[in-house]
Amino acid sequence: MRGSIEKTRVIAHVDLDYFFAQCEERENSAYKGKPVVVCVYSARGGDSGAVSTANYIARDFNIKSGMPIIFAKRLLKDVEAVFLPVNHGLYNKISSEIMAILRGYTDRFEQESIDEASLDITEKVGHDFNRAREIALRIKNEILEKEKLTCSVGVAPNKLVAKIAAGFQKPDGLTVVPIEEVKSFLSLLPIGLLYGVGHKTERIMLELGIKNIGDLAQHRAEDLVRVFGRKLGTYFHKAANGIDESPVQERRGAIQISKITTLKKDTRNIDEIVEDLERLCDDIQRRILASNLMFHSLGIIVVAENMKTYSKSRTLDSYTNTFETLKGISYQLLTQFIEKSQLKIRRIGIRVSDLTSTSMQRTLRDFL
Ligand code: DCP
Ligand code: CA
Ligand code: CA
Repeated sequence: MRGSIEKTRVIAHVDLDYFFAQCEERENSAYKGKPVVVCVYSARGGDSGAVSTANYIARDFNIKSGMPIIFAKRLLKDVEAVFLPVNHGLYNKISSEIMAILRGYTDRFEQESIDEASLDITEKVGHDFNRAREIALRIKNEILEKEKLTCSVGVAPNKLVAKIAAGFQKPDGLTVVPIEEVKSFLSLLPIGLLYGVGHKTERIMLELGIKNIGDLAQHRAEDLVRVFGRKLGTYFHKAANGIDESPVQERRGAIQISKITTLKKDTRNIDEIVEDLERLCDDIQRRILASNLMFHSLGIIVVAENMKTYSKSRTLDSYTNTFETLKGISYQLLTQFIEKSQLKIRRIGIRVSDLTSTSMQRTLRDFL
């Protein structure tokens, strides 16, 4: 045992509390003490759209992320509540400042979404979880003093358990799970808290008599592989036993989303392309919204009549996910191409990159 303690990694996972709503509270003291609901209003107008997040006062009224705004208004009809549209510019700015603070604590840093990051502090604390607790408190204090925001921190031997620990006592929480306590910490938690267990998997697990992570840990890997397939079965077995070897590593611009289409006929008349362009923008926007993403760079891909491919891109001042930006900038880039080149266009595509997540950026693939 001694050997494993000496070798253990120490990972801190930091997640801001009710992030978008807390940013809004910070900017306007009149909101303090009231339910605050941040909303993504849809283009249809009125109250159509969904709740992005809400402060904990609103959560006491059962307000949840993703709920239709109309439901939320109904739940809060008897109290003085604050409903606000999302202000991504503000959240991005605050997020960057917080990430800069966190980077100051370690070279081994991984931002996992707009409001969370993992820090490998193994060397800084010499494998010592007591020292890690002190670092975590310093992080919480620094964010509170400099940014006037609370966060929750989990400290554990790996990213998987650190993230679960960060969510264990929210808001303003700190949960330290040293290596020898990992299994007992996980054992009583409901199975739904394990990353990768969605509603469907949860139902299958409940049918198998698996209620909490401890029940899952008791199942043999072979049996889980039989039910869930090799990759997922192996992952569940390891995860339930608190095993996650994935390193904390910087991830930048690794992912991009693109879509390309062939025009009905080769042309260099922008009016004949604009409809396809809009359809591409619509498709891309649907995909980024569905994945809770925002983009920082946007480009067009042009395949000309000579079958050569050209691309042009632009980096924006801040992250966004709006249709107007997609359309406006791709239209400008396309106009520039047509002005410069004599060639007719055969295929046109759009690519967004340097993506960030409004929620959790890790995908299950990271663990498999
Ligand atoms: N978000 C969103 N839609 C979702 C989930 C999240 O728009 N379905 C946005 C709003 C959140 C932010 O992402 O403020 C971070 O998401 P979290 O899941 O970390 O949730 P919160 O920070 O709001 O709350 P918590 O205190 O539970 O972390
Ligand atoms: Ca959060
Ligand atoms: Ca988060």
